[in-house]
Amino acid sequence: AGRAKSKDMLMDLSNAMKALYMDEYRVSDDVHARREAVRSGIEEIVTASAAFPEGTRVAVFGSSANGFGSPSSDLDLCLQIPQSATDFTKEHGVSAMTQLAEKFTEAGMVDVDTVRLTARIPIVKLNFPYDKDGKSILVECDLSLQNPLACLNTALLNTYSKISPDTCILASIIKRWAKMRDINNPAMHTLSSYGYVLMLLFYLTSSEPNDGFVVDPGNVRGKNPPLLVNLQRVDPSWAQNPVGPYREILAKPHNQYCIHQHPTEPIYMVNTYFYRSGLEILEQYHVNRSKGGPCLGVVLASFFRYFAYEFDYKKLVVSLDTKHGEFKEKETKAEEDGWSLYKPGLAIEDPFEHFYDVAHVVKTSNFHHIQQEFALAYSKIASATSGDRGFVTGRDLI
Ligand code: 3AT
Ligand code: MG
Repeated sequence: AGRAKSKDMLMDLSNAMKALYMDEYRVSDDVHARREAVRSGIEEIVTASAAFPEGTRVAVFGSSANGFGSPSSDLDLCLQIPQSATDFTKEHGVSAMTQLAEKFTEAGMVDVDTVRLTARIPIVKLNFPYDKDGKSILVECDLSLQNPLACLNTALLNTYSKISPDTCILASIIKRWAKMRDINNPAMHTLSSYGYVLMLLFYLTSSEPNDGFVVDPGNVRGKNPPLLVNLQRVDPSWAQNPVGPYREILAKPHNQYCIHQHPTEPIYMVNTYFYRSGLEILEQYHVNRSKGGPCLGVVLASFFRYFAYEFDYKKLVVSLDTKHGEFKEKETKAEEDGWSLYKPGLAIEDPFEHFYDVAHVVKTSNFHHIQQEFALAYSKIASATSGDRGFVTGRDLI
């Protein structure tokens, strides 16, 4: 009887998660239109300024475009300098952005901030006053210089969000939880939203939780098809055989992308392959997988439990660059990347820039704290579903 009750509670939790998502995370057409108006308003000011090469565009990336945002997400924008402007260096970019900041202030933008112009990727922050029904709403924007990989990883995340509504719900709840628990602030040496989303994608593409929240090692790694397909591992010919079982490739097709942030910086190559055609087949796969699989509440609880107690942080890297059922070890990775040392704590490999640790900003003491927060979140769900208190809402988690 206890087990049946706990199952009911987990279904309640799943429903509460869906309701919270529908209430707070669905982005309306109005908000989309507002964001587009802000983007083009900023692009107009950029185009009017003679400081940038002709053809410079402003593109949206991050949670406003990756499908894991909410109506209140900030607007991450980047200046795309045309490839042909080979003599436009990073120094030119910074000086052009300094002039641009003045233009922004003249045009009525609020709190234009140039403090982060000295960062690896120079950024100007501003609030754009958007007029809605006679009232001015301030839209918070980060405008960065030339950020091609961010646009690519946004496209990758956006494809995940399109093929799997469950992933959107889980990511929104986890991001909300991390913000409320104050462990989502890279400036304070905790983990970025991007980092939490990558942990979730890693978990969903490699694990199979069961009803008891336990990730059963005998039954899991590689035996059952993943809850979420790894888009960088889907066999490109799968779309031609939609009824067949999920097919994973052994080696990624080479789709090399040459990156240089600025002509004066070294050029490097990354493989940007991911499966992006035949998305209907992937959607169908996830509808079926979700019907036959564990409910959302179980997946959320298992996710927390996994990163509280089961993941071997000392030995392993959170990496999407593995076959289903396999892991990447820090030692092997260090050899591949030419990195000599990995921190003992959390390491997250960027899906494209394999040599880049998305968690590098996280201090060791904060890592321990984050791990405790995973454990606390898990124990809240576990005790609510086994005790007398019963009903858990998405809000109770935090
Ligand atoms: P919020 O909803 O704003 O909290 P977000 O999805 O906008 O979440 P971030 O603010 O963490 O996420 O980052 C914005 C985008 O910048 C997401 C990703 O495309 C890029 N990005 C962030 N951190 C990194 C990183 N360490 N390496 C590469 N790209 C990154
Ligand atoms: Mg953002």
